[in-house]
Amino acid sequence: MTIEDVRERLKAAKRPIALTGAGVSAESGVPTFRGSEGLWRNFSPQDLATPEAFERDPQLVWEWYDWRRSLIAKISPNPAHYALAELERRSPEFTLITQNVDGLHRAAGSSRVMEIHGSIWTVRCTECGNSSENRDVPINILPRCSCGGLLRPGVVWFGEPLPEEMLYKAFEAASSTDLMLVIGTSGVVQPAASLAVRAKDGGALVVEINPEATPLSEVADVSFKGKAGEIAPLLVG
Ligand code: BJW
Ligand code: ZN
Repeated sequence: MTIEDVRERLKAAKRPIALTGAGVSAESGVPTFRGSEGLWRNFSPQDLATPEAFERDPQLVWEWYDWRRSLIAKISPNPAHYALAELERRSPEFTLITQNVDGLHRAAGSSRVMEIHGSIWTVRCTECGNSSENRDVPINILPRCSCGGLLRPGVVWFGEPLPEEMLYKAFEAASSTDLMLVIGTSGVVQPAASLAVRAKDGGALVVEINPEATPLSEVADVSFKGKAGEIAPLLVG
């Protein structure tokens, strides 16, 4: 199946959806999680994105998030983000499910975005549970809630449940889609990766964009081995 074939299928699709991961923001300059550029001061994200790491050393975890927030605040969406925003304008039923916490899809103009792993621009109180937006760069390390409780990043760490209702809606969208784009994800983190399997099981055409093969390449009907910023605009254009 060629790029032109998929472009035509996408035009005809009734309920297209996309699942994106860190690779969609790579060309904007956001480091991905897996692979050598995922390292920060010799810590791998797998060691820092856990509730245990935060309990052990909240200062270290907040320093990592502060570093990432500073980096993301300076950069802009790339042509892949803009192509997906264009797809939303064109297809009223389009749903964008992202594992990314960077906010770049919204910055590109997408409004129907399910951020299933949360947002790096929100904080949540570890005592009272209150969530709020916080765009301070830099952020005061060890920020406090008005109740006095320690604030944590408003993201989903390993071993934590995803927002229940959003996840339900994401699986519903995956069950009823006729075409799913899977862009820039290693496909190893659950339950996000299962969304592609659900779409495939429901009869959708599954189209992957990734320079590398992933476990989801086996699930996809076609894998375009290239960069999101180069391929996505060709599919939407
Ligand atoms: C390009 C590119 C370019 C490069 N263009 N592409 C079933 C089986 C096994 C394990 C589990 C399971 N179910 C649950 C688990 C455990 C765990 C899990 O999945 N572990 C696996 C790693 C083994 N899952 C969880 O713990 C989840 N919680 C859960 O299931 O809870 C259940 C529960 C229920 C009730 C009560 C309690 C619990 C939570 C997962 C949370 C993941 N969190 C993180 C951090 C978010 C916050 C933050 O950003 O700091 O989310 S981890 C990290 O991985 C982040 C990402 O969203 C996520 C996925 O990574 P992604 O996006 O795929 O990035 P990479 O780096 O892996 O890949 C980038 C890709 O881009 C590569 O393929 C490149 O080739 C490609 N690329 N340049 C296109 N230019
Ligand atoms: Zn509080």
